[in-house]
Parts: sequence; C-alpha cells; structure tokens
Amino acid sequence: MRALVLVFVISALTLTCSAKQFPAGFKFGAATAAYQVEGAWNVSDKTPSIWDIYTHDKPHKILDGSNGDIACDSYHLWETDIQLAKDLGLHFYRFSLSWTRLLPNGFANKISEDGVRYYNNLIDGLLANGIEPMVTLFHWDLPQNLQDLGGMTNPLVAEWFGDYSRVAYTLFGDRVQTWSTFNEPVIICDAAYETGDLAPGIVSPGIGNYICAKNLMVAHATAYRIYDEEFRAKFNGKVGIVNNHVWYAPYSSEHEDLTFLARQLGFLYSHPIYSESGGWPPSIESFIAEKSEKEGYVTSRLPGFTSEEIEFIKGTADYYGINYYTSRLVLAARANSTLTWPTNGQVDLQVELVPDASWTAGVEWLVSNPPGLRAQLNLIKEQFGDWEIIITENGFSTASDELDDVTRTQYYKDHLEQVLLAITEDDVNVTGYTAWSLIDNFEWNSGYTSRFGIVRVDFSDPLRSRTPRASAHYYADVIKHHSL
Ligand code: GBH
Repeated sequence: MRALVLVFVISALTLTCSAKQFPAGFKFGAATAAYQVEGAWNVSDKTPSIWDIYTHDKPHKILDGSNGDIACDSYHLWETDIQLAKDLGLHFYRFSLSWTRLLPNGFANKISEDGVRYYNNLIDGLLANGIEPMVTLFHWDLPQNLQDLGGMTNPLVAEWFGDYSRVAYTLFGDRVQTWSTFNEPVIICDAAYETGDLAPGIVSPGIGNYICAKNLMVAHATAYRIYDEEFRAKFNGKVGIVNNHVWYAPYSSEHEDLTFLARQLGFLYSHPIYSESGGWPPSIESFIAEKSEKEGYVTSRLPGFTSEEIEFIKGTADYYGINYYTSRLVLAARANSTLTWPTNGQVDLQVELVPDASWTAGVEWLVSNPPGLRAQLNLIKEQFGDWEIIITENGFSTASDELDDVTRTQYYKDHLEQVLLAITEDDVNVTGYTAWSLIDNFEWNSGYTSRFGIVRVDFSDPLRSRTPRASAHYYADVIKHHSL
C-alpha cells in the first residue's frame, strides 16, 4: 500500500513538473491605465490631461468618436475592480496614476486631497486582499498645461516629472514596491509626434519624436535617481521603465542588415539605460547623424547626450519592463508604402513592417506570433545581459464583446507557453507576467471598438457592469495551479 502511494506521489510530482510549472515566486498580474479606465475626467479639482483635450477637440481622431470621460468609471468602481482581481487570484495589479488627478497644476505646489484619497483607497484595498500594487507614473496622460509649455519637447519636463515622482513616492512608497516611470516611450514620442494620431497630435516626424526621446530619457533617470537617493533606504522597492517591443524578423535574407537596424531602433529607449556603454544605440546614432547632415541640418535630428547625461541615465533601472503584443517582418520600404503602426523606423530607416501571412490576425495591427515573444526576451538578454525582466503587458483584442473568447484564450495560452520556454529552456530571468487588460477599456484611437479585457465591460450600462470572459477563467486557472 505504502509503495503504491509512493508511486502515485512520484508520478503526480513528475506530472506537475512536466505539466509546465512556472518557477516558484513567479508572479501573475493584470494591467490597466488611468485614462483608459478611471473616467471622472473633471471631478473635484482634477484638470485636463492631453488626452481629455485631444478627444474633446478632435473626436474624429477616435474611431467611434468617443473619449475617456466616463470609461469604465473605475474612479467610482475601484472596489469592484479589486474584487475582480481577487477572484482571478492575481498576485499584482498594474495601474497608472493620473498626473492631473494628483497634481491639478501639473506642478508639485498643490496636491489634490481627493486624488490622494482615491489612490490610497485603491492601494490599501488591493493590499487588504493580498494583491500587490504595481504603479506606473506616466501612461500617456500629460497635464495639458505642461503640454502648453512644450510638454515632452521642453527639457524642463525632466524636473516636472521628477517633482511629480517625488510626490508619488512620498505618498505611496510605503506600500508600493514596484514602480515604472514611463509606459512605452515609443508611443509617447514616436507614435504621438510622427503621425500626430495620438495626443498631443503634433506632426513632426524625425524631429519632435527625437527631442521627446532625449527629454524622456533624462526625465526617467531623474525619477529613478530621486527614488534611489531619497526613498530606497526606507522602502527598498524597485523602479524601472516599460518598453513596447515588436519582434522584428527579416522579410528575406537580403533584409538582414535593415532588420538589425530596426531592432536597434527598437532599443532606442533601452540602450541608454540597460547597456554597459550607455547612450543611444551607436548604429542608430550614426545613421541619423549622417542622414541629418546630408539633409543640411547643423546637428543631428536625434539630440546627443553629454557624457554627464550618459552617466546620469546609465543603469537607472531595477528591472526591464516589456510590453509585447505582435511581430513584424522587416523589408526596405517599397514605393507608396503608407505610415502605419508601428511607425518606428519608417521615416528614417525607410523600412516597411508587414505581418507574416501565417500569423493570426486580431483587430487591425495585432497579429499573433507567440514565438516572437520568446525571441524578443532572448534578444534583450543577448543585448543587455541578465536583467530581471517583467512582462508588463501582453494580450489580444477582439472587435466583438463575446464572453466565450476562444481566440483571446488561445493567445494567452500560446504566449504563456513561450514565456515558460524562455525561462526553462533559455534561462531568461523573467519574473512576472501581466495580462492586458483586466477589463475592456478606452483603447485610444480605437475608442471602445477594440476590446482587450479578460473581463467584459458593458459600456451601454450606466453601471458599467463587468463580466469575466472565458479567458479570465483560463487565466485564473493558470494562476491557481501556477502552471499551464
Ligand atoms: C499598449 O500599447 C498600451 O500600453 C496600452 O495602453 C494599450 O491599451 C495596449 O497596448 C493595447 O494597444 O490604431 O493602427 O494606429 C501598445 C501600442 C498603441 C499599438 C496604439 C496600437 C494603435 C494602432 N499600441 N496603437 S492604430
């Protein structure tokens, strides 16, 4: 009998191990962002962000003419969101702070009591339910009054952002252990300034995006160093930045050099922080400098760093945050190719980025290529060494709001499998995975037409009722068993 039990236990053990177990301590979470879920755009003393102004002034830029005025009403329904997170068994919930909800003037001279109360409620509520808060300081909703002063293209933004970060650490740092400064610089700078399709809607390709890039890097480092010098000893948390990566593969062997450059450009906002040498990726820096010179510019359109700035920015992260959704094949731009997302590289490198026909299409830009995630994780390690990597977003969109979301569930399964392979086969130090998104929300230019939630939100219901989809049940199961 005893032997039989033993055999049973051993086979059960081997079964669980071979049944795709995640390492002990690996954490699962889900994410949202302030403008996409909170609503309450003008309650109390909150002032408008660039997204409030952009959606109100240019509704034609949003597919359904909508905005985030109410969104998921998470400003009022935060307890419901916490309950959803709890039901899923999430280890952490990633959300962002609305800068203008906390600091109505954009500057640190006035702190909103209501703003503080809201985020304290959310943070305390999460912790009371055993869920860690992971906080993004900036998920695209810059205060409009700072935009009026040049926003991300004014070098002073580094000071403004630093002051804001200090307020956030002071208020919440005793309970928030994981921070990220900026969510997806490539969107904040490149997408926003190339096509003008995202707020603040300024078309300045090859100029505005690079000025933004430099200022953003300094702003990030400022916020990191403030944590390091004033808070780390007390709170001992982690601060990083979140980069969006698209896996780039060559269209054919003749496009390999171009693919190398596209990947390096993809590391524009990582190289200054994570590389040993610091500064812009050298191949990109010289490429743009030469091109600028040919075009008659006195200096490169990509502003350089001083050696002090290189040192100031280098090493300013405690982890590498990656948002991964999709992949592209890289080829030299053909005549009449139009600027579509990802725009990155299309202006300067003259690349065309196309999906492979075999990848599964989601809504518009989102084609599913799960091995691309594993490949990108490996590329990060190859390029920058053995950083702790947190997958801060991954998810799939559908146009329909169906509850039995078979394609989304499959997407999660396939991508989680690749994460596991990166950990077990390739020894990449991935410590966490975050589903985008906990709930359907305002999907920027797509408004409410593109759904990312593992939980459905009924936007026609004034109560914004939430219903978990099949993918939510699947994800809860993965978390519960800590395995696939
Ligand atoms: C992330 O962006 C964001 O962090 C998150 O806020 C967002 O909701 C999520 O992913 C899903 O998009 O309409 O063809 O012009 C990823 C980058 C930004 C890519 C918006 C698609 C619009 C493409 N996404 N972009 S298009």
